[in-house]
Amino acid sequence: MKNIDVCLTPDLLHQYELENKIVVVVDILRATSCMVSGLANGVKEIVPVAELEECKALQNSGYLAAAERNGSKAEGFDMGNSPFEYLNNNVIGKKVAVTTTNGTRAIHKSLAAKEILIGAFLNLNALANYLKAKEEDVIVLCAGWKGKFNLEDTLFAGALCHHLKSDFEFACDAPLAAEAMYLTARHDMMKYMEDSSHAKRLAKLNVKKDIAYCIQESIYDVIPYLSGKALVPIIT
Ligand code: 3SL
Repeated sequence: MKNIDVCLTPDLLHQYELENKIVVVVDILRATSCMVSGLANGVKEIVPVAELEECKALQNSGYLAAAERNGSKAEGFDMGNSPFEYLNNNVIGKKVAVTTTNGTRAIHKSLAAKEILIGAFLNLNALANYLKAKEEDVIVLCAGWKGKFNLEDTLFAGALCHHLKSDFEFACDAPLAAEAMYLTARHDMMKYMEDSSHAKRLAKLNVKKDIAYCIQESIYDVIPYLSGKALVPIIT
């Protein structure tokens, strides 16, 4: 039987064997929710980069550039990291370069994987169905916050493990713990999330509506996957 594992922060990723595995990178608030939204809304491709300088260089070569640090838009870029910016008409058909505090770095740490997919509550069902049809083992990589555990990515990891339970064995206790958290939280996700450190951080920046948007389940069928340097959609 295939197995599924959960890596609770990128700082623990050295303990996981990525070769021949599918890695699902998740940063619910808000990087991977933005990526799913953008590709669902007709963005042509999204190039995730780790550093602001790389993002600037792509902006200078014609990309729309999105950059976030510590929750706020970085100066001199076209967009920050709100999913609503990715739902605007001006992004349709465009190539976007993006750098964020944790999400894009988690993608870069996963490059040894056979396949890198982007997960969010927004594409949960499509992603689960896609993974059920594949042969490979899966690792869910939670982007966390600066190397630390966070609630929202773990809740998503738990939701995905729960959806895949009949087809995958849990590889260790992290999937079990994440699933238990999700089952506790799922009936009032907003209430559960309100106590999380990043929700509080975002609330201080006045972006509470982004949280409500990012916890919606399965509103898109698009699964972003890394093809070369760019995320492009697998449409299920
Ligand atoms: O850290 C990240 O990658 C971001 O998603 C953080 S924020 O939600 O834009 O603050």
